[in-house]
Amino acid sequence: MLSIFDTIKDIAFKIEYAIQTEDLGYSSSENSSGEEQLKLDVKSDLIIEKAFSKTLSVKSIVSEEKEGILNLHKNGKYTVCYDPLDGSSLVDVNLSVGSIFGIYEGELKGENLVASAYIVYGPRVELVYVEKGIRPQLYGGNNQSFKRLGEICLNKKGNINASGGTQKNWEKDHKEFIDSLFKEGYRLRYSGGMVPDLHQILLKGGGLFSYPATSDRPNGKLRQLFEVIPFAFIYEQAGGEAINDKGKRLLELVPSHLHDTTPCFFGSKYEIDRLREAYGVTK
Ligand code: P6P
Repeated sequence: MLSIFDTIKDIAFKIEYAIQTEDLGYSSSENSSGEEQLKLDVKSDLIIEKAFSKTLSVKSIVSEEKEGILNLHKNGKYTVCYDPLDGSSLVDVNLSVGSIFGIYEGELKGENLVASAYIVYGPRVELVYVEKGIRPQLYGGNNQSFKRLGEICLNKKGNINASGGTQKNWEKDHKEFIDSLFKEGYRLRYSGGMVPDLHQILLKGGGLFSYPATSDRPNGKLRQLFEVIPFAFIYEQAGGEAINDKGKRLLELVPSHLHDTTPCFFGSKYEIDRLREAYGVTK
């Protein structure tokens, strides 16, 4: 596992350099979700594929930017599912973006996730890594190396409300719930980048990130294997919770297809309990 973590640290500085230097235009291709790819999406994906091709413990990789599974080392133990540059369309307005990694052993489903990590490319490069049994570990990047800054622990209740999705397409109950948090004094903190938005809640001690089912996206927008399950692990290990609109733990999800999405809610215990009440679901 250490070699995977070391590989992710190496990837961080290579993608940071690409963000600083690469052309911000669109490539002529689409990803497996039919979204137009930026040249940076393709470049970041290539950086990650090359890096893991030298990591013998990685049996295969699955990228949000590509259709299937890429087999790398037949004696490898882990499959790494990743979003190479989440929120990449925010780079051209100079907002923070990130890379997300889920490390699975065996069948690709929530309960087989053994570690996860994400990189935030912002004013500074930061990295969060977690395995079973430890709190998420925060690292700060500088001069091509990372220094451990501490561990992440969520409070029981926070005051940040990161409410995703197009509001006019929210269901009535969801809108009433989100509005009730604002009436309670919660602050809207939403950039449209999943990684910085979830990172902010983790580092500011708590709150709620929501990307619900909407009329235009009834199965949500965020991908289970590459985005949702890795962050669910980080939130639970930080003392928070992560559920879907049926009240099911996101770590219990079993995707039917590699690119399945899901409605998802990540947060401190108080906010997730309030969401359960609003959605009429029990723990
Ligand atoms: P919306 C970025 O495109 C992304 O996949 C996530 O990083 C982010 O949380 C979400 O989409 C934002 O979606 O519909 O709120 O703009």
